[in-house]
Amino acid sequence: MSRFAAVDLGASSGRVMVGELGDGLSLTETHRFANGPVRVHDTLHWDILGLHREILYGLRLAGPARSIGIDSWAIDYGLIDARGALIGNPVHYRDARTTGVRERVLADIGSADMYDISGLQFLPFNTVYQLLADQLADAETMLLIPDLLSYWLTGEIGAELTNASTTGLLDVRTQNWAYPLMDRLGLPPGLLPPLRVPGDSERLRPEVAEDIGWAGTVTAVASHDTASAVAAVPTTYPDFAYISCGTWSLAGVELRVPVLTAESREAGFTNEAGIDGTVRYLRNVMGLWLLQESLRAWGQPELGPLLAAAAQAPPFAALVNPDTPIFLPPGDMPARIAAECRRTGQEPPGDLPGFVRCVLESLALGHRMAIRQAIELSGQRVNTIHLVGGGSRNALLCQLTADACGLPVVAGPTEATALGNVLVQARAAGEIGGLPEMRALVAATQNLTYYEPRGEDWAEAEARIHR
Ligand code: ADP
Ligand code: LRH
Repeated sequence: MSRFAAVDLGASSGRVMVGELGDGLSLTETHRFANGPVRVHDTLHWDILGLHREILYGLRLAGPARSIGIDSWAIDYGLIDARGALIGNPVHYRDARTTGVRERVLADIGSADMYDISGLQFLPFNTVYQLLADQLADAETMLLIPDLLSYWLTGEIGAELTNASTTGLLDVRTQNWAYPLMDRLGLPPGLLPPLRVPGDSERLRPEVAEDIGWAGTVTAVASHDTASAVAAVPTTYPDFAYISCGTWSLAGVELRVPVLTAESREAGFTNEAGIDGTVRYLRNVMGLWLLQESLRAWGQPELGPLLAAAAQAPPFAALVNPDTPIFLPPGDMPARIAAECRRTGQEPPGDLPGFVRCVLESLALGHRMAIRQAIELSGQRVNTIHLVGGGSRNALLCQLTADACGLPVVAGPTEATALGNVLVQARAAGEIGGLPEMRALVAATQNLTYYEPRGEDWAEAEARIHR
């Protein structure tokens, strides 16, 4: 039996898990901790030192493992100076400092050129726009969040490839840093550390080993959480789409070659790097952030009863486009949903279950639009949607997604990201073969729930939000 420790940091919670591979594959949570934006004056930060402390605590609880893998949300970074010290506190991607930067860059470089270089969707907070809004004077190196945290554990710097592909600064064709683009943008090319690929490993620093009570190594995994989640999709067939559903819903298909057409660019699709040269062709849908922020505004009522009441609430009473930019920052989400309903000539929901129903139907519509467009733009055949992540525990959302997309949904595993993290480590240790074998093991060992579409026609619902 081999044990691997997975550190998985989502935007709403972080966890340290232990995966054990032997006859099967099991996953145990050793430590879970809250995560989220911390506002200081006008800036939204991550509590990066708090996360580091929780990781150390979780690794101590986990006990000795063959190696440690770290993944987190993408795009955000810390800057370190010439002495290796962190400059400032990493800023949250929902912060407003990038307002207008994307538009300026796209006007200067041209959106066709930008897309042709990186293949990345133009999210307003892509690393490239954040760097242009940042103070870089004393910065020697930019480290993406999992790379920063593993630097603190090992003392080694690098940029893991799957996460580097979310910066807007990686050449989608060569999978190397796009230095000419850095140059055109006036960004110092030396900021970008050497790339590393899943499987590379480094030893823990002695004082870290002392802190956690055991010595070991950190193995680079698919450090973008979505890449780890997609690696653990429990499929034994190639004709699938996926929705990695947590704070965000990342909805799309897996390809061998990127799609870089004007249609794809205009539809907001991204070509992020998966493991083994795969392309994660997907679109960001606003995700359960809409629900998380609503619950926060309501003082965190219990979710179970609310979902049960939402299941009984009248269908299609109010629908919003979940990707409306006003929903991106933190704040009073129900008020924004109500305002968006009014703006689009609809009566806002009258009670909490009505709001939850509106959020989940709107999100299912977001899933429908992204999956249908991914299929159309890529030509990929799809007969099943795998919905993984925390959202797979939401039966109403899974059923609505099956109905909206007109495809069966296989829900689970909830902790696909941590499983992908463990499996990439296990592969590096020679304990398992390639992607198909990893996925087959997840399919054979994890709890999955099946939802069949109930034959409803969601075309009218979609037309409503386009109007
Ligand atoms: P992230 O990795 O982005 O932090 P997760 O994959 O952990 O997100 O998913 C978190 C979301 O999962 C929560 O916002 C919540 O909506 C959903 N979720 C978690 N547990 C449950 C549950 N028991 N029932 C329904 N939904 C749940
Ligand atoms: C999901 C995720 C997503 C990114 C977003 C910033 O956690 O990594 O893939 O677009 O966070």
